[in-house]
Amino acid sequence: MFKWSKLLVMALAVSMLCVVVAGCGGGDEKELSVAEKFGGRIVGIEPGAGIMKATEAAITAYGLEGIKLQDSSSPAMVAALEKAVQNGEWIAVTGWTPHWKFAKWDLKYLEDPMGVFGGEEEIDTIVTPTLAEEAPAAYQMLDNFYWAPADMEAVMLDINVGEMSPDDAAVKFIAENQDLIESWIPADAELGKDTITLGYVEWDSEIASTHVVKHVLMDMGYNVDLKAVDAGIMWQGIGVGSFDAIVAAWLPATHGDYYEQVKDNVVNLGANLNGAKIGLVVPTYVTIDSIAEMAPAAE
Ligand code: PBE
Repeated sequence: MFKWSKLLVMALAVSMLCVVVAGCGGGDEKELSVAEKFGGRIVGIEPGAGIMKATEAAITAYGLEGIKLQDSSSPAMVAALEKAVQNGEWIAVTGWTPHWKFAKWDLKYLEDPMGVFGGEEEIDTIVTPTLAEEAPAAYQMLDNFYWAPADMEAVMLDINVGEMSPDDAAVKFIAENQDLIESWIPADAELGKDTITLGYVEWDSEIASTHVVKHVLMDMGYNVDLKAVDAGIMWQGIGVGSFDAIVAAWLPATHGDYYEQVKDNVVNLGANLNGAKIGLVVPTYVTIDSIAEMAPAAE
């Protein structure tokens, strides 16, 4: 009755499959290393970002053999994070605060015992030296511009989770925070020139801040020209006066090198936000807590 030969062929096929996937039975399966669990990569963002340089420094400092930093973009980094979380897979990304991703998914920073990513940062407003004379009201507004991480996050959430346009989200924020906005607008200063040019990089945090500032300046009576550029170009641009202002200077560490090159040619109006941070971010289900544990030496 039994077709023994067929059974034999099937048994053989199954055992061969086991060899191929190296998974069935046997006690000699190799456990994946931490680096392998992360797919041998840290998912990064645009090459010019300060966090990319800091991550390369971390790979060296912690001896993260078998891990490469992957260039990407802020939206592609978020897409990779979303996919990994949906599949319960390990992923490490270059992350920063303020950012809406912490509201959407359960994430944590990996500890950085060597302090490669620096400590708490501020985001500064930098203007070109002629702005105070050319557009006194804009200068004073930019000097007064200051908000909390929760404010920036609210705008980021409307854009990235609520799917509002950056302009609509900025207008909504202004409508809902009249007292705050009024505290930025000078009582009686000359507008001066018509158009204010703001340089920025399309990081989610800077899309939010720059659009809010754009709409406040527009409400004051200015035309506002936004220029989305790479980080290097943003810093070069403010250094040579191609932009009137940037509200995207992450200091002292993240943009420390860029700032060093232009600091004698610009005016730093100080923090527009305190409590910013950069680092490596993973889903909370990832069972390591520190960047040090990503190194083969730690296993
Ligand atoms: N970021 C967001 C930028 C600054 C703002 C952390 C991605 C950077 O790394 O340069």
